[in-house]
Amino acid sequence: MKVIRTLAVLAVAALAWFAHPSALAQRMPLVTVYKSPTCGCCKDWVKHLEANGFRVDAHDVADVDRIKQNLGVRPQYASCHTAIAEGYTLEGHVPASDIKRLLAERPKGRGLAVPGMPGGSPGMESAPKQPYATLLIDDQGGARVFEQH
Ligand SMILES: [Cu+2]
Repeated sequence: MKVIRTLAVLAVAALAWFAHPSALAQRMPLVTVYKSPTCGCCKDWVKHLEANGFRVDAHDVADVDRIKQNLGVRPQYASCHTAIAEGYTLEGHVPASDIKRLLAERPKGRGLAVPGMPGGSPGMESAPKQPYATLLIDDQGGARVFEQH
């Protein structure tokens, strides 16, 4: 009986902890974003991440291309901003749902990229909608389709 009571107390304590807003915020992954200070769609992508519960640390930098090169993002996969989440590179307007799936599945590879700036992707809602794919960049710098949108 004592064991059951102890388990019940622990369960209630765990529920209280998980339901606590600051505890929830603590568990959301941090996304570090590098962008040009004049990039409007980059700011809109940051808002999209925050609206989906991510913590965002955004940095305005003069040379975003150098960061892309350092992270091994080939020019054909490049977009406006570049970000890092838990060791993965995120290039361009990657939807929050894809980032959540990436961090849950943790596939081998460098990270995700949405090349260019497809209309209708998160942060690019003002441009006409077009189909696009989120790519998974592999360790050799190549890529395959991770999700179709
Ligand atoms: Cu953009």
